[in-house]
Amino acid sequence: MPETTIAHVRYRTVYDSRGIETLEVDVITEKGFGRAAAPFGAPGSRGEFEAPAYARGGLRESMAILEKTVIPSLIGMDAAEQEKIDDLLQRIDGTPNFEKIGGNTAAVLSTAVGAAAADSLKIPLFKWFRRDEGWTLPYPLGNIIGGGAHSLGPAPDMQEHLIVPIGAKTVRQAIEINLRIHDRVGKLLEKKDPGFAGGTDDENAWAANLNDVEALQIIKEAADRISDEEGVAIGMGLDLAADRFWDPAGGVYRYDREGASRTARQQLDFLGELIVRFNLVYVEDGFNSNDYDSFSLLNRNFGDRCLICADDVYASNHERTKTGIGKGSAGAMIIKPNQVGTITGAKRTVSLARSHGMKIILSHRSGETPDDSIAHLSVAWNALMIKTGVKGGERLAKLNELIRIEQDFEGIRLIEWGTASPVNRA
Ligand code: 2PG
Ligand code: MG
Repeated sequence: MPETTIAHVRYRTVYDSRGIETLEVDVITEKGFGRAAAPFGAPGSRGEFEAPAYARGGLRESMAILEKTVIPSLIGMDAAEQEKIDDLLQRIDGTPNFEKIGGNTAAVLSTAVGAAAADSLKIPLFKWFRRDEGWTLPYPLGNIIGGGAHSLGPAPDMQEHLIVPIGAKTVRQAIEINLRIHDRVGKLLEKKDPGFAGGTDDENAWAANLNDVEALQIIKEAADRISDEEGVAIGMGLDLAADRFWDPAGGVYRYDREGASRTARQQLDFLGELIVRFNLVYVEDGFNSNDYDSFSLLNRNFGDRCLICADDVYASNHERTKTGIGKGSAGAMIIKPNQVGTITGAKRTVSLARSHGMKIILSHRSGETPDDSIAHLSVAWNALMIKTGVKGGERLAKLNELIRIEQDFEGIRLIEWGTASPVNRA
């Protein structure tokens, strides 16, 4: 029997960083062990088009399906046959988007199977996810000030105000710079906002009573200073998660904290102004997930200086990515394995995006666990960035794994940032 034959699969619920029950799976082979735990997007931030996390009846129903149908079919299969196993999961589910068993259920199984195969063969997970050489380390895209669905109380309307040290030489240096900026912004907030008491949001970004422009100004002040001290260029970015504040009935984006509303056209102008004023290198989900055309306009106007990134709008989904590519809607896309359900499904979307020159960003979810598989996927799939927050054990679990890979494998270096190339612009 090969050492990668699946002998047992165990599952349980554990608690994620929000203290919410989530699914964890262990795959045990003849010679190895793989474990994965599911992350979870915030209600109001999870994409409309991503696979539902669990079966219609919730986590318990997914667990019943696991017990009755999925696990018995996996026993005796070869964990090294990732595609075959992912295909089986897809067939057991029987829907195109894992509506029956849930994207989280599929993703933890698929990931734990990969981890068990790698462990059985005694090779690092990133080398298993991509067998031929050419691995690279991603830039950490760090969340500094939060808002939107990730925070409580008065906070910016946009979900994430981000930084990325594009001039860093090593992943460790980039991670350290993000940590320094996070600290520095905390001190500035203490000085500028009498109500600030050091609160943070779901991803450990600062929760502050600011509008989006004020948040960007404070981050810029901190980033400029650290950039001078370190001699490293630092870029800024945004994830608007614009679905949350899009009002379809009114046809406007409602900025409640700012006290403004913007039509799609005004949103386009506003984002253009922010890109120029703050020299943004990254704008994610600037429009609601049905408005490919506004994405395309933004990408056409600014794609040569700023990565226009698709998260909720493409939802890691092959078909939606294909539609977006046809319209030139984005130069980069977020990949979250649990949006699509399997490693093979995510890889298919990555290949499609990359073949059109798009940049890949592997991403955490706002509810996380110490599972570090996305760090390995980012190395295997040459992601330009990994979006996984700056602080907190569940965020640093991924970043620390990148530090280990950088130390242990001399030839594996930070991917080249280059210029934000004008890719995929129709
Ligand atoms: C996002 C993610 C992660 P969530 O919108 O990019 O930051 O949020 O996991 O809540 O969908
Ligand atoms: Mg997003």
